Amino acid sequence: MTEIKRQRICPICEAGCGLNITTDGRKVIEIKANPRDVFSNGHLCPKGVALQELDSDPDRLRQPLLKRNGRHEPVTWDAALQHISKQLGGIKEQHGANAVAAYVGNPTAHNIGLAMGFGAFAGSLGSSNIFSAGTVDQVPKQLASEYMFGDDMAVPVPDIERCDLLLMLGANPVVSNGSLWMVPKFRDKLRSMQQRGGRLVTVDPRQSETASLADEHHFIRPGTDAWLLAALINELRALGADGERRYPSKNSARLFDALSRIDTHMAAQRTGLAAEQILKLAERLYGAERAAVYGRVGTTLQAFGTLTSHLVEVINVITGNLDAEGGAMFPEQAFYAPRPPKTEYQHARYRSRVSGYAEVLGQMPVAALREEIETPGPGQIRALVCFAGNPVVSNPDSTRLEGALAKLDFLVCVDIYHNETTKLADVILPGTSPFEDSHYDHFLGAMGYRNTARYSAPLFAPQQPDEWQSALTLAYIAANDSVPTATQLADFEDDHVAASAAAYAADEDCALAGRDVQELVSMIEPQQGVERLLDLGVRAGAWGDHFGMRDGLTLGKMAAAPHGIDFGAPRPRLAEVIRFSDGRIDLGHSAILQEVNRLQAQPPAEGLLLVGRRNVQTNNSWLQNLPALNKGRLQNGETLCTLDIHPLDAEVHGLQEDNWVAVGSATGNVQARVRLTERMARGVVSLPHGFSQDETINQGMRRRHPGANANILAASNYIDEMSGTVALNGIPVSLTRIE
Ligand SMILES: Nc1nc2c(c(=O)[nH]1)N[C@H]1C(S)=C(S)[C@@H](COP(=O)(O)OP(=O)(O)OC[C@H]3O[C@@H](n4cnc5c(=O)[nH]c(N)nc54)[C@H](O)[C@@H]3O)O[C@H]1N2
Ligand SMILES: Nc1nc2c(c(=O)[nH]1)N[C@H]1C(S)=C(S)[C@@H](COP(=O)(O)OP(=O)(O)OC[C@H]3O[C@@H](n4cnc5c(=O)[nH]c(N)nc54)[C@H](O)[C@@H]3O)O[C@H]1N2
Ligand code: SF4
Ligand SMILES: [Mo]
Repeated sequence: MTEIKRQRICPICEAGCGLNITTDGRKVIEIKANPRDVFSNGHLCPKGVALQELDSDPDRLRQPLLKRNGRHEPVTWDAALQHISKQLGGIKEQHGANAVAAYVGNPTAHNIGLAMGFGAFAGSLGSSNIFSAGTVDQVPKQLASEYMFGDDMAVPVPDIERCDLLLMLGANPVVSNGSLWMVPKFRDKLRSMQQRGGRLVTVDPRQSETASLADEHHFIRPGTDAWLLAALINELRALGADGERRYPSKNSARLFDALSRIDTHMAAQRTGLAAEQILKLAERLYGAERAAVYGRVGTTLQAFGTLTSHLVEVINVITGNLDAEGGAMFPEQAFYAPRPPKTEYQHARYRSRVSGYAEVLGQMPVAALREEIETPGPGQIRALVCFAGNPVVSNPDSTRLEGALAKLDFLVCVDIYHNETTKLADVILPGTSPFEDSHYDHFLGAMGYRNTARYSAPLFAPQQPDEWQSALTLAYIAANDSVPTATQLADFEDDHVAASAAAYAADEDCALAGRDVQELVSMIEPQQGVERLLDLGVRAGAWGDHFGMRDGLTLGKMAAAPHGIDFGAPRPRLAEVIRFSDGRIDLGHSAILQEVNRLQAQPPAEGLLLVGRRNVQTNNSWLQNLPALNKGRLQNGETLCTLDIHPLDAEVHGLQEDNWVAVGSATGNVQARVRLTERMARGVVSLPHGFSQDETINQGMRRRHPGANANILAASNYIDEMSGTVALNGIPVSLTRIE
């Protein structure tokens, strides 16, 4: 035996845990936390340990699959690619570029090869039908930043290590490990905050695992956070909060004027909090030396998600906590992404064909996906290339979406499993094991609780094209309608790297502005792969060597530091963040004011409302095939996919623990087992997402743990109107006991 211990970052969630992995040849022997990792300091959850099973899972795809006569058969890469090239080329030629759509899923945020490759693919495709899991997730928060700071990547995060009061709405980091906030060991950080006298206040329709550790919890009626935040802003101002004067800001007066029509009693009625509680909370925020407000999935996956996200930051501004130590800060990451010139916000530059949904962050909202496939006419989507996504389970109106995807002329999936979506594909290209790719948090690194630079090289050499190569190959196919030879692909990569270097040289804010592109390219150290782009971005970044201009970071230096490099706590940097030409924070854009009006005009949602939740043992719709994450449940007949309901609501509906219930909504029906818990607000029920009852997928273990697909209940036109993001929380439902 020749066991070797090596370090690697877990690619599953935003905790970004550093792992110590013991290997013997191609075999993983053991996975443990890496206590020396400068960012995660020894954090680990069961999913990280289960990576070993993911690597060895016999159900994980390792060969391209081609559908013939309704069955998937293994084929060579060349055969699969030739087929893709022929089909996509034909559809584009006959129906135009927009007839081919692309969808990119959540794991891309944790996979730099896939993310950069997808960028190249979308660039070559030239279709305006680009979709992502973002519009069933974080886009409202990013759009709020676009309107407020002129940069959708400027997302402030709580400076938890120096904070005295954290107000958290619609997030459960004890389970999720943070979201648009890389915060491993959240529990420990919370405990330290509490030990130095700090307080956590949670607002959630459930008393979640995080809320249970909070100093104060408030149940809220789903979808009403904007009312609460508006009232808090009014109360804070009445107390004297005028932090906006400390910042270069604009349009505050008109925002405050619009919000002033929402009084605390109205907000109390809508939200279910008492007026005195709202006032007390405002006093706490006003009195706290260093406070931060943070909202996540519960506040973005709801109607008014963008307004809510905006108001969260308004509180951070008026309390003087934005960009201040212990408040909501803008972390920095080592990788610099070039930014095109810009002076104004960018949104709604084009619209979807059928319902006129506005473009957001260069994408179409997934709310539009099904109808764009189903509605005939010029521009109809006829083919889809889906990278690391499972829209049949993660997107709204699942039953009808599945029907629409089945009707496509051509579906390609790049994925590691046969699942509810990929089973419909004409071709599936396998991704690699997480141990066969490199890792760098190119996207989420800008939202870390601390500034660090960490890189993992592949643990094992892939036995197939890595995801950067496959995506780049698809990009070549999209651009040239033919499958590249090895030389052609290498040239294509060279061109892509040169174009990227040119974008850095053209970016006036970048340290490489004006540099000679050929010189930059010749100095990039890695010879091939996505590592070239990583070296480029890291050397252009805050700590980079700026290509020979100073002694600084390179990919090589990151690779030589397997526990990561620490650059300290976030520092105030607002001036660098704001991208408007006047350098000012926009507190009251007219689009935001319109939303305030729309909020007030909206009647309250009556009846029972459904919200989501997450479990430590699952990650969206995947990982459920791994035995380590299903321990015990199978034998005990347990399920994570219960309908949680308050006992008094259960009584009203004639339901008892373990009863089966049909949950119905405007779009469909699912069945789930009832779990009674006083941790639910009255009038609210909860189902996790990511489950399905599909018995035709080739995942043995997942098939044995069926669960209700919550998104059968979600309507694709129930959205946050500003961003087009689907409101997957706050869905009106009815319950019927199943005898
Ligand atoms: N009701 C409800 N619905 C929700 C949510 C909710 O809270 N409630 N949350 C939403 C959120 S926040 C998100 S992010 C979306 C997620 O939406 P999606 O991204 O569409 O769905 P995932 O379930 O994350 O599916 C990821 C897919 O990627 C594959 N995969 C995993 N790793 C890799 C890899 O390395 N390479 C490749 N090629 N494939 C890989 C998996 O097999 C799986 O098919 O779901 C959303 N849907
Ligand atoms: N174990 C595990 N970890 C994960 C994931 C996973 O599936 N499993 N998914 C990852 C992904 S893709 C993401 S985006 C993150 C998400 O991370 P989080 O944002 O922390 O997501 P959740 O754990 O779903 O917590 C959302 C909370 O919002 C509450 N909520 C619902 N509606 C409302 C509302 O109207 N108002 C308020 N105030 N609260 C509401 C819900 O009850 C729930 O407690 O987690 C990531 N981490
Ligand atoms: S918390 Fe778990 S899944 Fe998330 S990065 Fe850490 S080990 Fe991986
Ligand atoms: Mo997400």
